[in-house]
Amino acid sequence: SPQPLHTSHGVPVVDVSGEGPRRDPIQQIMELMRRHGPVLVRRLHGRDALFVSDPDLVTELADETRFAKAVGPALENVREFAADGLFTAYNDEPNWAKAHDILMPAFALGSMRTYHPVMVRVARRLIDSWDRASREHRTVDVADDMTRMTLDTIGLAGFDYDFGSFERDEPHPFVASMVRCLEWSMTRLSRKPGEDTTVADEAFRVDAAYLAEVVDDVISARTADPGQTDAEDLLGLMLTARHPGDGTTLDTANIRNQVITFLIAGHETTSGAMSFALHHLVKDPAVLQLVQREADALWGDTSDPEPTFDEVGRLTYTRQVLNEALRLWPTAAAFSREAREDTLLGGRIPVRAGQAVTVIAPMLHRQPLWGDNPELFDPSRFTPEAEAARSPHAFKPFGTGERACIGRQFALHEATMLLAMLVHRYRLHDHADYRLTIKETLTLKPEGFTLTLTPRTAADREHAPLPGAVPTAQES
Ligand code: FDE
Repeated sequence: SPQPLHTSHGVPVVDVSGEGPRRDPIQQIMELMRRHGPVLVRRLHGRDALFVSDPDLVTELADETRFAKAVGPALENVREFAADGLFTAYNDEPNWAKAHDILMPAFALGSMRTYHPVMVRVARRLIDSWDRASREHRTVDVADDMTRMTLDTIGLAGFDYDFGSFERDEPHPFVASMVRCLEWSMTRLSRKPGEDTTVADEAFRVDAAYLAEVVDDVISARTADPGQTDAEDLLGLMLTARHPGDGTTLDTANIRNQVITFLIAGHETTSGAMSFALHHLVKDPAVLQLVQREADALWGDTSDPEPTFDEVGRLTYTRQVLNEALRLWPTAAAFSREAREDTLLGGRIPVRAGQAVTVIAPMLHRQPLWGDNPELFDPSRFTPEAEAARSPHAFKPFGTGERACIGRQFALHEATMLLAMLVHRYRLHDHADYRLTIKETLTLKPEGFTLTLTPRTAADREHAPLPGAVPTAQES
């Protein structure tokens, strides 16, 4: 295993070039940090990058007067297909502030009321599909189904466009192309100088062109329908809303970039978060019982509850479960910051103006301030009291500052509601004694995680299984 070459200003410099290409750069940095501590320089084919998970240093990096979002090397690659969309825009690119100002109202907490009925509708599609799997004694692939659900949700809620993912045996081809584009963005980072990448680059261009084609279809489906042009969803705002400052609207090229951005950002990360939450629930019967109790208290034995917007706000323990899943596995695991001026990080590490520093959230979320057993899944870390006692910079699954995640409330509302509906309806059987392996495609997801399902009965709801009890699979 790679030893530090030397230290520079007290920071270990670790050369990983000899390890060969890896498809799990985040897990590789997590290993390095476990061995060498929460600040290090990774050297790869002669390129150095500074990574940080120390909470004091992250607190400094969050100071907007000294640092700003960096479009680091990974996002530079994503820019090849998302250009100046919100996620990949440079801070000083005029279209960032313009689109941010126009689209912010669509993500205010109040706007979630508008999306709620669509979220319920798509949750029903997932439940129909899981009911069928349960009747036919088939396994379900959790990450694939969560991705179907989140893609249909952002498509319908944002753009009134139906990907119809549950009517397909394979995921919508948009998903496969998008995943390959994200993988290309990631593996491009570890290329050796001079490596021949013509084939990979050509395949990428085909996929990127297909994404653009789907997006043009989404946009023209709207513009072709005159009755729809004043809809107040994301696409409606993009097409018609005028900037409060200068009265102009977003231009066509930028709208295309925003639609790609929202389709990608709006579903990959959320489906991963749901999948990790379900993984931890099946491994932890005591916690599963508590989320089931919360759902049972709301919906009792109603076989088909119609969750209301306000009920989702009352699912506080379910929300804690999601936060705890995002602590262990923040699905957008890294974000970068750049110094506004030459500075010393932590009073000792020189960082030049414009130099990027990357925060590794899963390791920030395992630092000693999280207690003696940070690997333990424990949603009580997110009671309001525990949160109030902790620095706001200890938990960063949504990034930081003015470039933090705009879709946070959207993702949490969608995921909290669905998680509660699933645990209310099904017994979740870990039929394969699943061992967590994580697939990286810039975002993180459990790989090969399957479950079998049986319906919960009134008796199950009255006597939720005792912690540690092994569920049996013979109910009708
Ligand atoms: C954003 C975001 C972020 C930051 C990044 C940086 O800094 O670079 C993060 C970290 C995130 N995000 C995360 C997440 C998680 C989850 C679950 C999510 N996310 C979800 C979602 C949904 C939606 C719709 C979204 N999301 C969206 C978004 C956007 C648009 C952005 C950009 C913003 C600005 O302005 O920049 C983000 N997100 Fe997220």
